[in-house]
Amino acid sequence: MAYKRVLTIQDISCVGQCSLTVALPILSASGTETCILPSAVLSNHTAGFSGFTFRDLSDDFAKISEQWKKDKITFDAVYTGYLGSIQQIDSVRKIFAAHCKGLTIVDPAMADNGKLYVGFDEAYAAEMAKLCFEADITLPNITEACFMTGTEYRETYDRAYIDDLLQKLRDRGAKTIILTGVSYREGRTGVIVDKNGVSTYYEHKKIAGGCHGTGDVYASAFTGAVMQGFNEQEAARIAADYTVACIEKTAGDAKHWYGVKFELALPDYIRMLGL
Ligand code: PXL
Repeated sequence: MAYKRVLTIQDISCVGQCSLTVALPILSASGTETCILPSAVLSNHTAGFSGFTFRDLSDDFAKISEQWKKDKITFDAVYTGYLGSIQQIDSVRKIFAAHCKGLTIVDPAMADNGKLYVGFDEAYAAEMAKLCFEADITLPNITEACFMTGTEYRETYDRAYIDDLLQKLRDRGAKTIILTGVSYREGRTGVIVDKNGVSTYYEHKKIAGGCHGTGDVYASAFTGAVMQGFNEQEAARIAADYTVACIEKTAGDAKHWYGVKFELALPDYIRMLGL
């Protein structure tokens, strides 16, 4: 079994089962040493609570990196999620250059259901898109892919629309693309893995009623599987099966609208990884 070291850069939402409170346990469960760089601290995530506090930690990035340089600290991979500001996107580039020996994995974590998250604007989306195009692997959902390519978002679409979206991502420089939430028929959804111009599609069941935080669960589980040596197609399938299991553990509990009970399915994830 591989023992790799990953750095994940995303916010701490103290309540809400997203970003670091999801990434750290899932990556640890994958048998990967997980280092963190918090991008911001929020009382809770920005989707659905009455408000939120927000402390931007951008100013700490350079100081932390300088200290790491003194100890020659490096990572086998750096995986980023929700970032606090445009300024941080450039700081992330510097962290990649100074501390990443291997893969860069960027989840744009900026939009869903046709809309940007509260607090983000088109300028942020454009800058985040550039970071995604520089990364080895990027994991947009369809909304994010639309923002990244200036494509009109559609609720209903066909294969030609998705093929066009993938081509636009490739034309802009995207390397490996993991496009999530691609649904061609009722009750089913799936993920496309596009690498070197070749696409594969893994379709799985779709559970009614969208859940917050599933993008973060998916990207974390995918990264953990890649760190364990699975290829992108295998990792995409494992992450999808685990995310479905998390949603199944949560479905039917209306009080748990803010996230998924991903902890309850961690044993399944560990089994899928063969650990
Ligand atoms: O799950 C993505 C996410 C992460 N972090 C914060 C968020 C969201 C989604 O809304 O608000 C702070």
